Amino acid sequence: MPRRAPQHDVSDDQLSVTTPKSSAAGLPAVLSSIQHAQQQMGAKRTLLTLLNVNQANGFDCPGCAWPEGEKRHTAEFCENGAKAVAEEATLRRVGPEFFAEHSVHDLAERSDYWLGQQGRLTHPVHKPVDSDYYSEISWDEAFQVVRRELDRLHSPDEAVFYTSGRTSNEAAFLYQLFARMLGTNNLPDCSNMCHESSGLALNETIGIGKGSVQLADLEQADLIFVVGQNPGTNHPRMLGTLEEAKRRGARIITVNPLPEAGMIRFKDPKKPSGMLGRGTELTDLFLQIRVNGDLALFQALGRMLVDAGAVDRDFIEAYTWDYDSYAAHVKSLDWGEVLLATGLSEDDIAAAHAMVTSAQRIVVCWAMGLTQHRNSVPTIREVVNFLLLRGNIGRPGTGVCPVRGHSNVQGDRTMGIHEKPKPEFLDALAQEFGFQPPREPGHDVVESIRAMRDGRARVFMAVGGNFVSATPDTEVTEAALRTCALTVQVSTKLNRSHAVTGRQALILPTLGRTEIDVQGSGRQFVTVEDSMSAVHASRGQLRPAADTLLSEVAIVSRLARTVLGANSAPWREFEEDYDRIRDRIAAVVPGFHDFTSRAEQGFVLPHPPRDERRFTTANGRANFSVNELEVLRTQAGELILQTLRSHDQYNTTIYGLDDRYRGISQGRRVVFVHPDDLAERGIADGETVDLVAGDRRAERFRVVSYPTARSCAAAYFPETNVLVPLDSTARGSNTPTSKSVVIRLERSAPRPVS
Ligand SMILES: Nc1nc2c(c(=O)[nH]1)N[C@H]1C(S)=C(S)[C@@H](COP(=O)(O)OP(=O)(O)OC[C@H]3O[C@@H](n4cnc5c(=O)[nH]c(N)nc54)[C@H](O)[C@@H]3O)O[C@H]1N2
Ligand SMILES: Nc1nc2c(c(=O)[nH]1)N[C@H]1C(S)=C(S)[C@@H](COP(=O)(O)OP(=O)(O)OC[C@H]3O[C@@H](n4cnc5c(=O)[nH]c(N)nc54)[C@H](O)[C@@H]3O)O[C@H]1N2
Ligand SMILES: [Mo]
Repeated sequence: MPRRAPQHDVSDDQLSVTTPKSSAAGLPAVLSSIQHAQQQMGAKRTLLTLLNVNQANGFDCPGCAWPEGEKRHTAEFCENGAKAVAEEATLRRVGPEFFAEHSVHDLAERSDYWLGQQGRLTHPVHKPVDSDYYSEISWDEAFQVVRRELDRLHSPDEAVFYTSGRTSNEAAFLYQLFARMLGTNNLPDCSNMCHESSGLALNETIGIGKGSVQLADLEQADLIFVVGQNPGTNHPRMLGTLEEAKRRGARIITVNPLPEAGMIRFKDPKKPSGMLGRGTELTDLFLQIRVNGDLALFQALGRMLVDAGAVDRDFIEAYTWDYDSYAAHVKSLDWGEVLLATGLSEDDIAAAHAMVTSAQRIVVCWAMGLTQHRNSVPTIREVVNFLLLRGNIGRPGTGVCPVRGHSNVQGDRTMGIHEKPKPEFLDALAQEFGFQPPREPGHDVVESIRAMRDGRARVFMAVGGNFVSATPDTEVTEAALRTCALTVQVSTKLNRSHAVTGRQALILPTLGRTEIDVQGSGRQFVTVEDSMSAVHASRGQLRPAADTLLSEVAIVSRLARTVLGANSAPWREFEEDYDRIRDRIAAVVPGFHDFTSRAEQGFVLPHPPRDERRFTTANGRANFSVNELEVLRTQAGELILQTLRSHDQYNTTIYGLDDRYRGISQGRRVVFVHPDDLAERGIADGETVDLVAGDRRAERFRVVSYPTARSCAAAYFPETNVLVPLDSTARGSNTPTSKSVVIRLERSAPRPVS
């Protein structure tokens, strides 16, 4: 097997670079989405499909977890939502003939882009031990393969059950039930690489791992921080919310090493003025922070509030704990270290402080720029400290707003997809289903890879996602999966995880969210939970990609029946009528009473700090915390690399090869570096370099001179995952440190002449 795919199907020969854009969306966004959709599914289907995204009777957009709001526009759609839909609604198909033609070895040499472009998977296929090819298998036989391999394990803890955040609440609930009835808590999910640090820090400080902000709060806030997030690409509908906030007079502080186009100016494609006019300027103050400087920034802002006496004494007295330790700690803050860590000037920080003291209601939004560092948990705790100081939590127009990624990643957690479930959840499950769930914590993503690597896990199953490409340390992860006896992927589209397999492998093709789902009792719907804890129904509208597909619910139910026996739970009823699953969810998970009838309208789950300023921590108070400021220092020549998304990708699904807002077209192997950092190294824009981290190397990136913060660099994932060691994770949350990789640039060796 090749160590890393040469990926000969994508060449960077056409790569071109122009100046970055200073506004997002507008007409180019609409044109780009329609063009992409038509390529995948033709004109008629494009219209039918895009009209149904996020409508009351339509399906939930599989793009991101930003809430829909009450005013659903006919075109409640955004460029990247449209692309996410088109990827699923494509007319291209991958059937048994495709697998007869392409060996697993062949697939392993293709890029994620090529694999994704082949179309929707249509038939269950199996790769036997002694073959390099997948071939068709019946559904029943496929489930028997899984049963046999699970039966061979010494313990259920030798199996790992991964989930990616598109899985519906109903499928997720059954999947965790199946794993726990089998006897394991090995339920890693994409959250482990995503907002795990947020969940942990929020649980410790306010007692619940979810955001406290509703759309209405953003409408009332007078100061909004957008930290470590690129909504123009990853949550485009959020820009509409921010634009509204601006119209009403709110101010926005953007904290980012990169000047992201969407946060500079937004042209709303839903409005004529947005299509043709200049759009709305969003950011009032841009703090171009050095990568990983956020803890220092929020601690400095906290210190200034303490010094100025600009804190809410009554709130602190009544609701919080340990303010004195916090205040004593920030008094010893070293300003030199703050300036070094943040790369900001004293004037920048003073300007932010002035905006903070004149604001009555503050919201802080954040995403991956805060969660994927070694000190992410303390950094997010520091954001909470900052908000607590002036009572900016549990009051209209205020709060914490971690912006989730996958459209149902938050719901999957609510349904019990978690390797460290709360005891109350397990108690409720035990009570409802009459079995003893395992109590030992299971493996998260990084632990799962270690377990496979060390032979402690031998069966790997994934409902959705692309484990191989999403995880760090590509070589180690690939080798780990190859040691498995069996790997099983429940997927809509082909990806690299189908090409890096255990000795046996199965691909189980499934319905997507856009598709009509008919079971024994008739047409079904599923539910999802957005980033603001709102749960609502999602109904597929399109004819399924093939008659041979099963829904995720059906796959999990049939697998469970095969493996655990029909009496373990009413799996057949669950499959026939998803209302029966919702009845059980209602009995197990707080906040879901009358689930099915309320799903139609949608409802918001309880959140004690938001709803009643009640903090469900061990001491019943919101906890201040003391967080040490450590500066991520670099030696001469080194840069801190953050690995991020281009505009044309959905995590590991590559829609196209452009990153329009950053001025990149027809290529992905680029590294963005500040012109002065290039000059210091004697490297010119346009040169080809290797990114070198210790003994790790990602080869041949075109240097792009770019206005990022000094001593920082940026490049796309998954190409750069080879640079992140498995053991380099955030303290506490174990999230890979994908946003702080210390690298050097080395000129690439000339390409060998062939
Ligand atoms: N179209 C599209 N939509 C998506 C996705 C997608 O891939 N494509 N992915 C989905 C998923 S799963 C997720 S989690 C979200 C991800 O949404 P984002 O978090 O917006 O995604 P990233 O591209 O990782 O961008 C991280 C941002 O943080 C900044 N940043 C990096 N390091 C730091 C730092 O140390 N401090 C600060 N302040 N900023 C920093 C980067 O410059 C960048 O603007 O989007 C979701 N939506
Ligand atoms: N270096 C670096 N690495 C990162 C990140 C980073 O910023 N930098 N970000 C991390 C983050 S935030 C995340 S969330 C992870 C993402 O990790 P994953 O969630 O594992 O990856 P995705 O690329 O979102 O998964 C895409 C695949 O999901 C399948 N799929 C799509 N829709 C459905 C569906 O409806 N049902 C089923 N069963 N399958 C479906 C398709 O086969 C598709 O190929 O990556 C992480 N990895
Ligand atoms: Mo994510």
